Amino acid sequence: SPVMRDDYARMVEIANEGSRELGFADTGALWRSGYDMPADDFAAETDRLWAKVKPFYENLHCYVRARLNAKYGDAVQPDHGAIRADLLGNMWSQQWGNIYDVVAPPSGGASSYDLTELLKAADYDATKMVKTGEGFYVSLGLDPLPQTFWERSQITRPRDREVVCHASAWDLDNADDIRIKMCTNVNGDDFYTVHHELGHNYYQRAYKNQPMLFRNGANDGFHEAIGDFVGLSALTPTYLNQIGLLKTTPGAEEDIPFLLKMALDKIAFLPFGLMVDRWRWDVFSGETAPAAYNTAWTADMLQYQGLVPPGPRPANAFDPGAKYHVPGNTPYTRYFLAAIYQFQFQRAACKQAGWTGPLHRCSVYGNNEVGARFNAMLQMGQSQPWQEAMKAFTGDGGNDASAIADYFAPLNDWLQEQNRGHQCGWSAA
Ligand code: X8Z
Ligand code: ZN
Repeated sequence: SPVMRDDYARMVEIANEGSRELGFADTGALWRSGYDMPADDFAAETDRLWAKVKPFYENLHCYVRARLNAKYGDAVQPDHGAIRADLLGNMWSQQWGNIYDVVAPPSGGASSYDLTELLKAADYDATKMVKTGEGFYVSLGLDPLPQTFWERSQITRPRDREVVCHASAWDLDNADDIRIKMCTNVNGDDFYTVHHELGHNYYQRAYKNQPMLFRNGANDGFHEAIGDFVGLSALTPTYLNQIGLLKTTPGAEEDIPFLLKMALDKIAFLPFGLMVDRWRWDVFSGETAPAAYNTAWTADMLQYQGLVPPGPRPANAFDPGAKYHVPGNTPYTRYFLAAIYQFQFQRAACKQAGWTGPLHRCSVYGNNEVGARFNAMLQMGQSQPWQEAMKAFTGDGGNDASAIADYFAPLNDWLQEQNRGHQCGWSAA
């Protein structure tokens, strides 16, 4: 989106002016200030978390690269160095689940089901997807959505006008007028996104009785993690079987295919979730000038994700402009945090439910005790430092990357096995 660059540079100036009037060095400093800790500590905290999960990402990167090399050959994708960003099945290379079929375990054991196909076979439409999402929250003991939600939400793409289709959730009156705005398609990705968006709405409604200033998420990562946590249960084969979508209950042979599919979305996302704001922090601070916007973006992609564009970028390229949150000026580190938090929530919830099996097979569907404790955290809103909200539901004192590590542990072992004899990693130079 080359035409956007100068407008974006101007927006950065205006946003910085406002941030300075509020006493911050720049907009990046303002954004880093929302975490109940000194802003410098927050940047270091995200570094610390990234260092913990980076070995997992490198193992996934290494495995996917080898499979892409096997499929496309050395001329397209070498078996060393960075991965070509256009081979990963997503316009921003932020989640790679769409190439599951390309990288599925080589020795048989391919996943026995595809959620998109199950939804289509069961004749789901957009409304049924949202009803199903609501059903999960209701199963936890939370109230059904109000009638106005169904009357006023945009659930499908209108046929008579252009709209922004990027999914969002809204709270119109700080009370009960909650809505989503999506162009829902019947596929596995949107099935998940429905649960994500409803998480925002359920959070909003739960904290509506707080004083005005506290009607918000404990931090913005919490807001993003609520629905993702619910989605972790809603994607399990056990749950899909309970609601009649999946006719079989897969056994242990399904663990690696399932975890690989999840990792292509959740683990692959981690460096992307970090790099968007690493790029913007430098833009807002002036470290990256407008003329260097695109080269800095490409350099951050290489450093954090180990990805390269398929060829040289044109001199006037402005690739970050294609990511909704960049022109929209929505902070992005929230999604990195949510990718960590949702597994902390899941580990705690499954423990509350008395689950002793592998974490990735756990579903808390229908568990009222978990629902009550979950809702208690939601109702706190922003009335306490986020660390207190975290403690209330999970007992954890802060950000803890060990939960995502627990969830993916069997896959990480498997990836290391697959990668044996390969030189993993890439050079960011
Ligand atoms: O923007 C979103 C949500 C709306 S809050 C659909 N997400 C990020 C993205 O699409 O880039 C969810 C995952 C990350
Ligand atoms: Zn969201």
